[in-house]
Amino acid sequence: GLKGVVSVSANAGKELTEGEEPVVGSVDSDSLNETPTLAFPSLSTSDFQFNHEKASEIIVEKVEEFVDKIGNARLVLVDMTHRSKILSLVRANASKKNIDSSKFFTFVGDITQLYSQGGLCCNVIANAANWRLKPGGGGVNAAIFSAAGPTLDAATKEQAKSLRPGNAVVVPLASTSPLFSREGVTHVIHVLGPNMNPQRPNCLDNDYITGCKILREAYTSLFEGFASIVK
Ligand code: AR6
Repeated sequence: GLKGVVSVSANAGKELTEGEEPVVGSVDSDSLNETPTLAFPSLSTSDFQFNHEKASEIIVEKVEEFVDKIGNARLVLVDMTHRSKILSLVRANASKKNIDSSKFFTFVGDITQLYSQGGLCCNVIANAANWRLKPGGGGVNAAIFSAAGPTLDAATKEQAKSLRPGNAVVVPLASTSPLFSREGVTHVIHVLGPNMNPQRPNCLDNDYITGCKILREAYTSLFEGFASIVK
């Protein structure tokens, strides 16, 4: 039996008792019909070293602007850990505004396992991409390309070869991708945020006038891309 066995992947960290089935497999049709939901990471705030306070204000400003334009659809800011500084800052800033908490909230989890690990069904996820739209590297980009499998790279190339900072590209996922079959994700939106890391291309050298403008454009492109799928 499964007694005493701590299983891997979809049940990581959860002990299964005898008779209990591991929670794996595909998303049922009921959950696929649920409220359209975009899960997105905080753009530029890790590898790209963008200031967290400034980024949190821009996230809340852009969410406030779009949340009423997308009908019943939801926006969910995701990060890996409960200690995430950007999640706390965004929650603090959002609480001062009149934002419907059922249409915008934060969520702790791996963006590639929101349904299987967290029970949160998101039909669209955003990626903090690089300008070449290349798989690998680090951060959320590497996680999404790896979880989606090779079909994401091919589908991405059909839509665009590169991205300019502030821009986004919507990529439909093949139904054979594990992100689709396991997590219920039908689209990935790649977004390129502003870069403040001197080790990465197009570094803005601490120019936060330009940086904030590009970060606003990036969230606008992302939310407009999501709105185009929802409609
Ligand atoms: N699930 C949810 N959130 C995540 C995950 C994950 N699996 N992984 C990271 N985050 P980053 P950037 C959060 O560095 O700053 C890449 O190498 C992370 O904690 O992924 O825009 C690209 O190729 C942070 O809050 O993106 C680019 O070259 C957020 O995702 C460059 O990094 C963004 O962190 C982009 O840098």
